[in-house]
Amino acid sequence: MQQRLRILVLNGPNLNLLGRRSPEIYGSQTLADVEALVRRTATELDCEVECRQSNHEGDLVDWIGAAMGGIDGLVINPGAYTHTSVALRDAIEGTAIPSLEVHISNIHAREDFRHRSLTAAVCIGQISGCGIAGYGLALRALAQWLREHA
Ligand code: CA2
Repeated sequence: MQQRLRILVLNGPNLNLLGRRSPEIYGSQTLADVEALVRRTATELDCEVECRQSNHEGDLVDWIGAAMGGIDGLVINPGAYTHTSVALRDAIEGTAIPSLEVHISNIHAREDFRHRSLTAAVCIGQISGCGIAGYGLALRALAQWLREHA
């Protein structure tokens, strides 16, 4: 029998502010709504999920490092660290945890500095611009990828 997949869902800086400002970019739902969507999707997919958010790069790097061996996959919205963090990229690459990158907004349709992701190249793929539904899509795609690569 297949073991239940264990997936870590990480949100980076300022995603705790979702629903409070900039609804034209990020919609009106909150981080709690995102996490509820993730849990509902995980139940449907028969996965275990843990959701965490931090505004601190080192927390995200530490959590990815500590998860090595204990999780099967990672869904990550690195927030602004997407565009700046070699440390996060190295953590994803170094742990070799199969990862999917999510962005609520379409980063490719925004300012030039958001077009580049340092992390996407070490992920299976990137979902960008689908709103918070992107987290559910990412979980589905990652679960399918993990089951196909088991
Ligand atoms: O579209 C995304 O999910 C982003 O990762 C969100 C980041 C941004 O820096 C990335 O370029 C794209 C920003 C998250 C901050 O979210 C806020 C939400 C409401 C009010 C203020 C910030």
